[in-house]
Amino acid sequence: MSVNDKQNWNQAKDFYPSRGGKTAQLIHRQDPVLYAETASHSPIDNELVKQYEQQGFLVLEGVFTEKEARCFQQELESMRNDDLRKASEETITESGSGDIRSIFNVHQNNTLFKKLASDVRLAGLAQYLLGDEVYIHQSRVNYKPEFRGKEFYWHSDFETWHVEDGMPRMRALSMSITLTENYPHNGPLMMIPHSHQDYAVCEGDTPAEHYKSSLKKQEYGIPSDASLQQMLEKGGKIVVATGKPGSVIIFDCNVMHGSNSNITPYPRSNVFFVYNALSNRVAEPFSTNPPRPEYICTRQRIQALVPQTVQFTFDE
Ligand code: 6CS
Ligand code: FE
Repeated sequence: MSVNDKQNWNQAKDFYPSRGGKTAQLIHRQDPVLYAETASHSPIDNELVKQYEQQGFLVLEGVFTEKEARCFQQELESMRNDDLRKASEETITESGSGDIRSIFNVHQNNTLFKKLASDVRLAGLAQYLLGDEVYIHQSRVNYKPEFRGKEFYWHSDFETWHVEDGMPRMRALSMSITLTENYPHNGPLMMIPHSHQDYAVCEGDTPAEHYKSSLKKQEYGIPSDASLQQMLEKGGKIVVATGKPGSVIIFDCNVMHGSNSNITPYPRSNVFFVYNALSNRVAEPFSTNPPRPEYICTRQRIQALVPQTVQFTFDE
């Protein structure tokens, strides 16, 4: 096998080309949304599974108890006040205020969130929806702090994970657990229903070490205005995901979403776990850039989760 053949053999087919001189347009999704085995038993109501498949996301209220949510908030604050953690490359600060914007890799670097990532209420549901064993592709706490929390512009997570991390197909989903109340006014997740069925090809190239800027403010790998408008025409509206602490927002890897800045006195803090099917493990990035660091994209430490029945105790 010549070198050239080997390279072709290694280079997985790019089903979702984007950036690198491509023209902004919508192309149809080439993958199922729901991979659940028909015989397998859904851990949530079948009507909710249908809603997830059709609109691309779901908000489940009260998945965790108020006591458990208070546990998560306690952890949130102790992480926020940990100077060592603030200095870590895994912590992203807001460009203006210097407040903590996100802390990545919490499924590895925090005991409580490591436990939460395997909680059967999350990992068990992810296994069902993705029809496979799952591993954590990425985890993060997004603080969206009070008064000066900055926005996350419209994007499809999958477009970034495909181009910059080499995620081959659309067989991954995010679970965002609300740690503080997500109100309509403090920068909650906004999603366009049905947008997961179209892939928004983005223009522009991927700058070197793009993650050093994109996690603060994403300017590449975002859809054109025309693509956004087309998706909105198809979806008909923008849905705002609100919920009390302990709710879970589940969204397909390709749903078009974003969130506004937060100028209220109420932080909008959520923890995100990205579950990827083991059969969809990341390959080489489809951009020409080197792979992103392990704390943003699990590559070296891919390990199937074993869903656990977990209780979180809050020390009064
Ligand atoms: O680059 C990423 O992987 C991250 N960027 C955004 C805006 N959402 C997904 C993910 O956290
Ligand atoms: Fe995102």
